[in-house]
Amino acid sequence: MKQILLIFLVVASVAIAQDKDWWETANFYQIYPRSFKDSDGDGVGDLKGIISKLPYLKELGVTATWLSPILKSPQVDFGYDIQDFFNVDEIFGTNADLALMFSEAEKLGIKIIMDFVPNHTSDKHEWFIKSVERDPEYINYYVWHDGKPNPEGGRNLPPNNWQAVFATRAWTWNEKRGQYYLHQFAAGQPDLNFRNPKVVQAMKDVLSHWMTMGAAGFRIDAINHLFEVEDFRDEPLTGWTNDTNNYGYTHHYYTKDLDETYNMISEWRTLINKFNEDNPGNTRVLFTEAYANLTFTMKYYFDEAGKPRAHFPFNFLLIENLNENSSANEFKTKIDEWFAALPAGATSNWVLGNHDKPRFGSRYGTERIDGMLMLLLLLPGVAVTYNGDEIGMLDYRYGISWEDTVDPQACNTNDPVNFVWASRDPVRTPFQWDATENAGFSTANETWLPVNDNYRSLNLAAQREDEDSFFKYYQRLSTLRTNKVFQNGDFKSHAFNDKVFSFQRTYQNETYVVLINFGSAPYTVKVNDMGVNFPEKAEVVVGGSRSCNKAGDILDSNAITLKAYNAIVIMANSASAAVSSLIILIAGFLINRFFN
Ligand SMILES: *[C@@H]1O[C@H](CO)[C@@H](O)[C@H](O)[C@H]1NC(C)=O
Ligand SMILES: *[C@@H]1O[C@H](CO)[C@@H](O)[C@H](O)[C@H]1NC(C)=O
Ligand SMILES: *[C@@H]1O[C@H](CO)[C@@H](O)[C@H](O)[C@H]1NC(C)=O
Ligand SMILES: *[C@@H]1O[C@H](CO)[C@@H](O)[C@H](O)[C@H]1NC(C)=O
Ligand SMILES: *[C@@H]1O[C@H](CO)[C@@H](O)[C@H](O)[C@H]1NC(C)=O
Ligand SMILES: CC(=O)N[C@H]1CO[C@H](CO)[C@@H](O)[C@@H]1O
Repeated sequence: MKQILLIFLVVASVAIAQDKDWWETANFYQIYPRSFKDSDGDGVGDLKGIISKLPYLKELGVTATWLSPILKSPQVDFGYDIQDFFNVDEIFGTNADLALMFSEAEKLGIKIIMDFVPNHTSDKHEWFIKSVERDPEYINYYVWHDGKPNPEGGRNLPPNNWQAVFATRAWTWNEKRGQYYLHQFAAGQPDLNFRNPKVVQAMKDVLSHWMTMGAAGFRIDAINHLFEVEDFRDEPLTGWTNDTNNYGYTHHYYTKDLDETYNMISEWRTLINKFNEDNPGNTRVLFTEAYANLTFTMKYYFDEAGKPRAHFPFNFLLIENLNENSSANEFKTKIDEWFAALPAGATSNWVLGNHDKPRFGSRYGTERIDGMLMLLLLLPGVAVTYNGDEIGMLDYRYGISWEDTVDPQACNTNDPVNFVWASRDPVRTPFQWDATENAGFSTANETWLPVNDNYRSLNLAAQREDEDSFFKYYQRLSTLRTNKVFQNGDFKSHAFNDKVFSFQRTYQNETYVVLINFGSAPYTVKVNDMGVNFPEKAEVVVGGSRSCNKAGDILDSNAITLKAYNAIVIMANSASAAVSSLIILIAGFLINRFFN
């Protein structure tokens, strides 16, 4: 009996130990500030606009937000080309607005993560200007090279065969300095030289500054391009194309995913941990963005000695590896692979979309939005929602003309017909708040990108009035994810047939089952076929936005029919739950009696 009590105590203490830090179960929301809410009528979103909408985030059950770049920038790449790491761009407002945002968000219990873009600066940055002038302090802030002698005479040739991601050579000649500089993206975005300790320190100062101002952490952009090999050797050719400007012309073994990059993350983590120790309060966190394979992605969690690097690297599985045609088995295999690769003690995360990728509603089809949101919000770990995805906003793919196109990735194609699929503008159109002019985003005559013309029917205001809307459905799911079963529970997946994917989350005596039909054919499942021990009566906890099943419906777990694209969450019916809780209660009582 004493042993039973001991086990009881151990179980109880494990339960307490499993209380997680805020970020481990956070519901993150990515705001693209240009398109969220315009407060001053210039057609571009701004910080005051975001502040006015913070209560909306609270309503959604969002606990933290990450903002795409808001720092001073010539906006050649919409803020991913930073000119001043310490000041907000006037398009978005002032440093005072940002301070106000931090304090208003804190009142609502919402944390704010900033985007940190270390891969390069703008060529307008004073560091670059001084580096061009060979100012001794800044002379090696960037990656400079004389180039190779030109056998035909004249100006030297670029040092090697590297390409930039934006389909040019990676080297641009600077007339004034008389050297080439390296840029892995646009020519206006020179790469910082992270082999220079002064640069390393300068960027650490940026992190410390914004944490002091109130940032809850950073999302680090394009991190895998941070370092290149020191000897600048040629990359091996792929043989896919003879176009020396094409990013596919060479492999990128010497310009991507280098070990030095991971070590820099370790240094930043050390800095953040130190800051957390010196400034108790909410843990400040670090996320990394890198489109890399599973092996490289997992290296962002811990170093070889088990020391933490990023709190998590974004998991792009639902963007890159699964799609509208994936079978239930593919969902199972990919998701299981992710968990198998996840290091012990690491926190998982799920991302459906962002400002660089087509919206998930367009990729997977509107009919699968319910199922995908269930994956996002109910799989173990962190969830990251891209603004607008919670109301099912769609790409404005064919609505933006060549004349209205502003994304450099599209403009660089110089192709007024085929730019359409290269463009990220369709994903970045203004948030659809209501059915008024400009979808309630702005009072301007013209917005920086056109508003999707589906806004008169697809908008938040309309969804507030509709119990079956995506908005209401998202709210139900985000509430459910705060349940301890979804915060701490085990996970097990199952494919019932080609299209019906399911998983269970179990914690202590409670089991929830998520059933998703990704196909158009109805299918009837017997819940216990997925290896759970479910009672006969199953209670619907959340039904999809278009589901005929409503919360509280009691179903026969031996035969649950999922209609086309139906998605539901069920739990053991409370009548049987009551019996099991009574048993636990009596057991606890007996143990107590026996020992007192
Ligand atoms: C590249 O050029 C070579 C020689 O002209 C040719 O044989 C080869 O087919 C070309 N490769 C591609 C991918 O175009
Ligand atoms: C990722 O790429 C590296 C280098 O190409 C390779 O060694 C590794 O096996 C790959 N991992 C996976 C999971 O494909
Ligand atoms: C899915 O299948 C359809 C029909 O074969 C095809 O048109 C579509 O391109 C596929 N989608 C993806 C993402 O592969
Ligand atoms: C908006 O359009 C109206 C009517 O065409 C015009 O009078 C006004 O000056 C315009 N406002 C701005 C800010 O361009
Ligand atoms: C699980 O146990 C808790 C606490 O004893 C109880 O409140 C709850 O109803 C039980 N749930 C189920 C599904 O048995
Ligand atoms: C994609 C990436 O690697 N990160 C950023 C680095 O810079 C480019 C160019 O500004 C951005 O587009 C990327 O998002």
